[in-house]
Amino acid sequence: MSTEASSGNAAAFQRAQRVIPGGVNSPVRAFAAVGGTPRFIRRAEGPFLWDVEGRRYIDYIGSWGPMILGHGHPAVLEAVKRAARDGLSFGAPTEAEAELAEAIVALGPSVQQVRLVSSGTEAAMSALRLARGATGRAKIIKFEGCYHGHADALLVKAGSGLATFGHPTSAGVPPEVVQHTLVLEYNNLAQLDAAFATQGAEIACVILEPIAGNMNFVRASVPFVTRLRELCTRHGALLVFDEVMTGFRVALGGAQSVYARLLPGFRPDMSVFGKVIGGGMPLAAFGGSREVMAQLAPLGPVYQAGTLSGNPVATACGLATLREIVKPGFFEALSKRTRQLVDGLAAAAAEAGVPLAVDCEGGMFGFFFAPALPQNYAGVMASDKARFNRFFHAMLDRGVYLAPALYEAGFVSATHGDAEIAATLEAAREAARAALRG
Ligand code: HOZ
Repeated sequence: MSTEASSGNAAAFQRAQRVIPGGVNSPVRAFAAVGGTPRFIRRAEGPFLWDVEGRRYIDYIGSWGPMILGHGHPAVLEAVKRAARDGLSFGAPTEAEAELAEAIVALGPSVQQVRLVSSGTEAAMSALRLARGATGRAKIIKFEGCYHGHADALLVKAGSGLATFGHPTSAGVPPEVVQHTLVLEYNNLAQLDAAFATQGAEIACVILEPIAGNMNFVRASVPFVTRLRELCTRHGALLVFDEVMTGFRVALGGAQSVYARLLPGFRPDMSVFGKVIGGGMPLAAFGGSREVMAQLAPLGPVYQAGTLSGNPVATACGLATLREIVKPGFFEALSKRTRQLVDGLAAAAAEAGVPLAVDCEGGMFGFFFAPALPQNYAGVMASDKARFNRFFHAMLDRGVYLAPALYEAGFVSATHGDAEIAATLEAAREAARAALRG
């Protein structure tokens, strides 16, 4: 008798595994960290996903961040349909690309020009090349647990999917390729001081996720950001904020605007964006001052290109999304909703007598089965993984779709209303009672 499932998620997974490595096109989707069968999704609407078995889930992944308006927002769908009718790809410039670039530039003083690309990986990789080209230096600093896509030079002690598989650094990245990558502990001022004291004149840039979303949700401390800014300025290195997750998600102006509220006048030298600016289509961007961006081809000597860069359908989708999130009150409502969620999760855990530390900013959140919020990757790794995994499955069984690994942030959309938050918290109370005690 065949042991193969004939339908549903298990069958879909078996089928996919025959022709796709691990059955998935991005590792974290395989549920390797939490065990069990990944849900194969058939459709989505508002805050909900439906799997191939017809089960409905409240979605707190939101395609890992882009779906800030919820799934299938009518204005976004209309813009995509209209753009698709006009042509799927031209390989030539369009007015809409300038309009999207204007919308990105309008939202922060640090970005005077942007280049559009197709993925966060491509944006971070290009920003790195540009930083090296603009400074004429080779070394870069990144932080343990920060993920900046999978370009070789950045794939060292990264979080996200790599953490899931216990290989913080990928195979296939020769030591010579990462010899210029210095990896320091997140939020560690002493290590930062030491690196600049010994190698400051060789450092092209420091890249970080200002609120790290690839080791769950860990904020850079204000003293850390202050010191980063001082050291980069003093030594002529560029400070690169990777805002692929946080851009247009934690606030309209991204994490840099959150830090600028606390540190008046603060700005990074370059920024990397993705996710929300594509509204669910493959689109990302990197930007900075006019002077730095002028180093890019065709103006300058740093080469960077892409057949699908500024793709008209992706651009229309991103523009339609940004038009919605700039509306008055959007972020206030989203932040309130997200705060309601994390406070409710903390209360549910407290009722079950389990320590849970929570945090959120705008529409992005994290929670740790730990007595206090971690400050770095080691702290994240010390949180209770077994408890997270039990809670994850208990929530999934109750129709709540959280990220299938404790190393990932969560996302709330504008369509998560009172009813969805209440249902999630009811599930959390039950899950905490059933799966967390002991
Ligand atoms: N790198 C993403 C999580 N931080 C996963 C993307 C995906 O699987 O879609």
